[in-house]
Amino acid sequence: MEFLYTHETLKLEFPLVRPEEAKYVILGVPFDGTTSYKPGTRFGPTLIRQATLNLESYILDYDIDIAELPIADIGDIAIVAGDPRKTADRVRETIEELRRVNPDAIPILLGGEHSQTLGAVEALKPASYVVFDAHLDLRDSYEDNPYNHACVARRIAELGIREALFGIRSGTKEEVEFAKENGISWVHARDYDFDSFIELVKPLPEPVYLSIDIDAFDLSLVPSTGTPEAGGLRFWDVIEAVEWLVENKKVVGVDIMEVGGTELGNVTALTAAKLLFYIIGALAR
Ligand SMILES: [Mn+2]
Repeated sequence: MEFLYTHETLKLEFPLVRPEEAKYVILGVPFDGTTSYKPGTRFGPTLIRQATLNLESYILDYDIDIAELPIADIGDIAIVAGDPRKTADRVRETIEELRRVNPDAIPILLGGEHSQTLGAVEALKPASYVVFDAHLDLRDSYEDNPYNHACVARRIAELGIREALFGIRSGTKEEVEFAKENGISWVHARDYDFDSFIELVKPLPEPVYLSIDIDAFDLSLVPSTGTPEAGGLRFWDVIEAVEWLVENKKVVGVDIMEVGGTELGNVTALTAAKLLFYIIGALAR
């Protein structure tokens, strides 16, 4: 099938299937229109796909070869430069289009700014939003734009979706108050452990959307991201949480956002590519 807003790009090198037959559908969102500090997330989708070339598709600890799974890659969204809302509309419409032909497919977004998660959530209408992020992203508006990346968790909360945030180490007093008033629970990166994840996620209603802002990880793993923050999570801590989540909750969509840089094979893209393989492997287990 053809999608209205996607265009051809570098694809995963696996034997890919058509979106109609896929269980996992990769979609790139190369948007960095509101990045505040370190631009380059527009290259995220391409950098992640390119970094996968370096990885074995066989996942040792799962005994799964993800190259044998029904994966489609529908390319990248044709973005509307400088307009996060219009670009997110295209993300939403593309996922709606996909769901019409294949309602069971799990879209996996590669970004690109975190602002674009809103479009996926609008299309998939999850009951809960589980996110790994350095930042609360609960601002009402940032740089005069309510669709700025720093506002995405707020916009999603306003849809009546329950939220749990992990790896947080940056936010404003107002954001913390908004979280408290609206029953949004979050765990500081310093306090994060597996038990804290289970405690907050277990009671959440299904289905769940999982968003991983790459800046949740420790800076050493992800130096090239839009708003880097020291003091983040370890790789296996996040994988362990992902494994529990996909095993215990119905997950309808996933994203890996804010991957930046310009250099092929950069550390951030390698972290994101490994994460992508583990997410697909965990979903298929
Ligand atoms: Mn974020």
